[in-house]
Amino acid sequence: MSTPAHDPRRRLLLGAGGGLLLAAVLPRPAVAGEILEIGMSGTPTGSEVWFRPRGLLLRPGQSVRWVNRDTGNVHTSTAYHPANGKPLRMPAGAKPWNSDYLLPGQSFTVVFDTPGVYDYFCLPHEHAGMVGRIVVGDADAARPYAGTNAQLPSAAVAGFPDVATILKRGRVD
Ligand SMILES: [Cu+2]
Repeated sequence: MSTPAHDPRRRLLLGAGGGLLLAAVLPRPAVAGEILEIGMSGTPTGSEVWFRPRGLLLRPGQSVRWVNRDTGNVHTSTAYHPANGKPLRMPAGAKPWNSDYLLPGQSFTVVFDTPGVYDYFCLPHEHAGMVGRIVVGDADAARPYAGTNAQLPSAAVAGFPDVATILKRGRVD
């Protein structure tokens, strides 16, 4: 009877396990051009709607693809920016976006190059608190854009995850 260390199958398993562990522990290298997904969804009646994750940390050069995973609701991804009729809640020099209405299954992609905090919302569901926050690179963990909170529905203000939590976890569902 062979000891586990001399069993070739056992050693193979140990090798695979060690490799997986290493991949999970080492920080991933920065990959410009990588696309991360944010789902748009809700309950069948539309009584609750959300972006998932609603908080996401990116490196400059990464992209986000919003995908409407809902079965019966249209959604948008729309930046808080004067161009979209809203106060500025994103880096001043960065280009605003508005996906317009996405039907179930449709998607919309934005590349994020400028570091900072980006707040966005869903046009038909802002009052229901369907908002999200993207942090690109290093950002000040203080409450950003607090001066414009009074111009937003209270459910929207309540929906933004803390910058500090996004920086710590990488994503907030
Ligand atoms: Cu929506």
